[in-house]
Amino acid sequence: MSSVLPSRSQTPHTAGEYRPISSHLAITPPVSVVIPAMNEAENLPYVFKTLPGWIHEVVLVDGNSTDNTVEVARELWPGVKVVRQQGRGKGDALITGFEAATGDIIVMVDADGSADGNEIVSYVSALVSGADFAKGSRFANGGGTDDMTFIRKLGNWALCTAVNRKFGARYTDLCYGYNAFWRHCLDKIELDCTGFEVETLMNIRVVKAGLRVQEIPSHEYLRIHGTSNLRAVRDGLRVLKVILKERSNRRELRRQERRSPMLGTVRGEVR
Ligand SMILES: Nc1nc2c(ncn2[C@@H]2O[C@H](COP(=O)(O)OP(=O)(O)OP(=O)(O)O)[C@@H](O)[C@H]2O)c(=O)[nH]1
Ligand SMILES: [Mg+2]
Repeated sequence: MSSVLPSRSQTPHTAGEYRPISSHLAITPPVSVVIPAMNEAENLPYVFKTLPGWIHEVVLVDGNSTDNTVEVARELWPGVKVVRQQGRGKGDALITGFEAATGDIIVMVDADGSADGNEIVSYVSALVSGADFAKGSRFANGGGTDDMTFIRKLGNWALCTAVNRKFGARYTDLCYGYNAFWRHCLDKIELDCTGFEVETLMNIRVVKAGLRVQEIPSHEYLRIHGTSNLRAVRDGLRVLKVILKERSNRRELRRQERRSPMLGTVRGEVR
């Protein structure tokens, strides 16, 4: 396990300094990678191995793991910032990690080995080219998944279609954990959920806030070790609940705007 070490320097970068992230692009904003992890010690070597050397920091949010997730993370990435979550669930973990992250750009990466860190460059390129939110998609041209069953694909498609219809989005994927965004987005989406519905909530709120979203084709690999924490029916229902709640909030806002037209101007981002 400990033999798989990251192949780059992990030296801190000075703010404002241009750093090459590919053969044709250099950037200045610091990039934080936030990794929610619950009993992922066996998978972490594969995750850390693919993270690029130019990232500013890795924030690992430990979900009270009973294996040696934290020790393995510290061994693989000596500067890793480990945060222990107080609550439960992936949403709670991500919110905790976003608060701890100091970069201008935040990238969300799962710890089960399903995400390839080499794709981070595509997300960051989209953000520095003008997007506010770079949203991974397994179903955009060039993306893929080795991990989803037919039933999960169907559920994801149905929920994604509902979000597109109800919120005027044009997403090809909905419940996917590989995304990146500028820190300022957090002020506009004010996350308040605990579970796997967090990605859906983010995807809906960025559209409601009028932020510029760009989909990034992404390939989801099979979880390498261990079993999924997701339960398709329970978590699918939580996602549906979020969609319905966000929809009724939007109606309420529109009603308020009609009653008090100035509200729409002040809250310019509400569509
Ligand atoms: N800190 C923390 N991490 C969590 C929690 N639940 C899930 N995670 C992490 O979130 C990531 C995604 O969880 P998975 O169980 O792989 O779920 P999934 O990727 O949606 O589902 P699969 O496609 O079946 O793998 C993994 O890195 C988990 O370790 C939690 O309660 N706390
Ligand atoms: Mg997974």
